Amino acid sequence: MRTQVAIIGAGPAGLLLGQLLTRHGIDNVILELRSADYVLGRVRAGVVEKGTADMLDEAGVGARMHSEGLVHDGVELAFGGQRHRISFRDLIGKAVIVYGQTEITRDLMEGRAAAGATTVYEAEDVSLHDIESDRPKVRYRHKGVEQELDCDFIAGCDGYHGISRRSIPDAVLRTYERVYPFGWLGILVDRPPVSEELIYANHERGFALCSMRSPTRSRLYIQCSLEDRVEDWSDERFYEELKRRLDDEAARRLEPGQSFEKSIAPLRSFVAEPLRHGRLFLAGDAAHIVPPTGAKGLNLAASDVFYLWQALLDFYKRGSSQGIDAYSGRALARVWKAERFSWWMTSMLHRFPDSSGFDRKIQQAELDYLRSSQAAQISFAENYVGLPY
Ligand code: FAS
Ligand code: PHB
Repeated sequence: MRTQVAIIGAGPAGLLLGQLLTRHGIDNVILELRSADYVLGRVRAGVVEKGTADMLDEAGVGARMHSEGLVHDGVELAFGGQRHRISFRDLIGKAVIVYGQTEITRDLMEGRAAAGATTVYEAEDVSLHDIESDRPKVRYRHKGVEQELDCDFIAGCDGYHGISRRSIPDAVLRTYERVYPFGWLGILVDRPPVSEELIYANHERGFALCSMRSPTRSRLYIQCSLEDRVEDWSDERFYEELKRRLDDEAARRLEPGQSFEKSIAPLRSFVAEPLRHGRLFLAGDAAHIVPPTGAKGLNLAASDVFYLWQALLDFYKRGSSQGIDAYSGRALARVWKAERFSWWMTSMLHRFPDSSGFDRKIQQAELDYLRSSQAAQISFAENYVGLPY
């Protein structure tokens, strides 16, 4: 089989890139390790930056996001028993959309099926070959049959555990990492959100986040130990702990329910450089990971895809290699700013087990400065809604 761009991974990055390329007449095939149902079964992000929303519109799959997504003009920070709202709309005239990554993935899958583009699900043992030549190829096994896909370029959109980043020689690849000494225990529950907007809470017992998927479905998180297991946390224990970390009003409004999804996610900051080696490009979680505190993971995948889509358009439509040569530097410039913001929010809002008295005083000063300074709030707002591409 032959195509122009082989895309590894049918998560948001791979599906969004595939949709944009297809709409601009650039042939592409997606190879995905799992089944479509498995991909849809993963519960992940919830906040969509304006840039990501624009990309989904450009891909022709933004209609349901606009009709079902919730436009949020701000967020609330809870600390010291009080809640403090930061209004993106008042400060910088922008907003975000709350719309689950699962729904984005579903919209992208449906868009791809409607466009008649090829996705090979349950593609096993994917391996990349001749990526330093101008005729790279991808080998994989599907339904027990060995297959080979010739292409011009390979987009590695296969997430943190994928094969693409590992296909870049060790002598070329540089990685940067910070692992956090705690995780997030999250539940999905069909109960109304405690507040109209997200609440990020800093508490001496640990971080908490009250998010949502709709006016009737809440997405709730508490910081937990890396030794914790999901089975250690009954719904009752979860709600009891969450209430202790919220301000009184939010705790009163919290309506316990029976969770239908419960998981623990570890937190890390990670970046691989460069994002291009020969004819292989990395995009999304294959290239970088952020702690979910800043709601940047999904949105960084979208900005990587924007730069890569533009680069491939340059190559195929205008015969220029300028875009593909600049891709890694352009994408990394935005990635590192989002890494900084995600690290900063995580450092400000979580309880670090080994923190000293001085560390805790600095954290309180950070929160107090954000509460009292419009300049600090403008900086928070422009990073949270998404820096320009
Ligand atoms: P993905 O990991 O989504 O997709 C990669 C795809 O490649 C997967 O479908 C995988 O099956 C496939 N794949 C892997 N190896 C392969 C191989 N060898 N061959 C073929 N296919 C292969 N972000 C937020 O903004 N907010 C959050 O709250 C949030 N919560 C998260 C919770 C968890 C547990 C995780 C893991 C991530 C979370 N994220 C969150 C980040 C997440 O949303 C990612 O940023 C987003 O999924 C990135 O999309 P992709 O880059 O497409 O990677
Ligand atoms: C979510 O709704 O899952 C969510 C929202 C904001 C975050 C992280 C997760 O920072």
